[in-house]
Amino acid sequence: MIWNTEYECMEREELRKLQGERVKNMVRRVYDSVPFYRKKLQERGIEPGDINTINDLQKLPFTTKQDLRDNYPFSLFAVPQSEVVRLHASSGTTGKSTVVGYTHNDIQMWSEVVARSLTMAGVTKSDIIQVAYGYGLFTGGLGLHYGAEKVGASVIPISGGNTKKQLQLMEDFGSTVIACTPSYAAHLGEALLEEKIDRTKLKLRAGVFGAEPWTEEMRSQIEQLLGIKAYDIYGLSEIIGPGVSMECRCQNGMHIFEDHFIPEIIDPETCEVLPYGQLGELVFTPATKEAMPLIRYRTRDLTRLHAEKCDCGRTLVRMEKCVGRSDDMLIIRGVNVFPSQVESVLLEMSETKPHYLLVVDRENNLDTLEIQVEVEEQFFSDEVKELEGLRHRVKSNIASLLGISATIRLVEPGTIERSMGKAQRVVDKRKLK
Ligand code: DLL
Repeated sequence: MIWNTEYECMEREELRKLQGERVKNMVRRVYDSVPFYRKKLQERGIEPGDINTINDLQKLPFTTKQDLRDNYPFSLFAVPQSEVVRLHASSGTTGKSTVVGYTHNDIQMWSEVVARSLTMAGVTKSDIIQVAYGYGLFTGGLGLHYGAEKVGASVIPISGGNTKKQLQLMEDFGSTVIACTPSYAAHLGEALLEEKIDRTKLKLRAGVFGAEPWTEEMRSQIEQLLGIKAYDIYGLSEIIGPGVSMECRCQNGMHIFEDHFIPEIIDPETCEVLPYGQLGELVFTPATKEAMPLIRYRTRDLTRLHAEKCDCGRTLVRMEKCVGRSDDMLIIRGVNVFPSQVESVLLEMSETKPHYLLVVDRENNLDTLEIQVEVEEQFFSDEVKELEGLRHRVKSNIASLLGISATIRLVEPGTIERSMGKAQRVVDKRKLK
């Protein structure tokens, strides 16, 4: 168990002091070693000596994904290449990938925050953890791997995909914990039923799921399918990878490891900093990173922060499940729609499965939305009337909760393409026109 009580239960004033020290040192470091930041700070007339406490953070400029692309591949590194021991990259949907680097100390820190995350889910050295996130340039596989080793658990580095093998090892090796994306967890759960594997033969008890947004409804479905308790883990490669925040047993939001990653919530339009409790864009300053520290990195993820002490004893701020990303938000006939809202509506209905796709298009200058969703097999053998009834119910629930009218296409189980990593939930054909 890795529970860093000193930092995780620190009084807020003391923590803010620590954060101030760390930001101050980091700003000095990037000013001296990253020309991009030196120029940016000089343009704003900021000297490292102007940053002394955490309250000064707001004086500093933001960093965006575009800045990372403009400095591709290594220009944001604050250490010589000889100090960099690992590189990761995220592919993204457009343009060049974003590259991140780690020093030896960065890898140690990352392992510690992932170990602290796993401890929140009750993982100990007695556990056998199946890491089914992709290994490679994506941070999921290796991130969870090193953290699990630090806890002392037995790691099965199976990576993503190869579903039959996943189930076989789960049974033969007696995996107690599975780590993968929530959409792949749902797929594994269904495969378990299909393969007629007796769940009582499995020792699985917990899942550590993240890397994509998922709803409470999806959590219940996965928990039922796999017979486990499902925990949410959040992170992004630009900040470190998985292990930026994680749910504890209270499951009352994800605790951010604020001793390393300093969070802020801003209004994405005005960039004004918002108080705790308000919905906005999450911004992080990873103040202790050596290879690639960033100043006020805009994540595009939308959520709220809460600072009240948690029943688990931790004082670390909690972030709510992400509503979505500001760049994932669809505007359909003027209405703002997040895929996660559609997911909530679909999965509240017991007849539908956690596999769906939103297809957005434009006909005669009017936006159209088609929602494809898989439904239980029995509906396709039942009378047509039943299927029609269900289609109407889905349509009217979507209309009343989201305020938009959508075409609903109920499809047979297995129709929607499965992803071994992050699921693709939206096809926006308007972008191609
Ligand atoms: O997805 C790191 C990760 C790996 C996190 C494994 C958790 C588990 P990226 O590929 O850089 O890094 O993608 C980061 O994924 O900005 C969010 O939009 C989304 N995301 C990550 N975790 C969650 C989560 C990894 N728990 C982007 N809930 C982030 C919602 C998440 N969205």
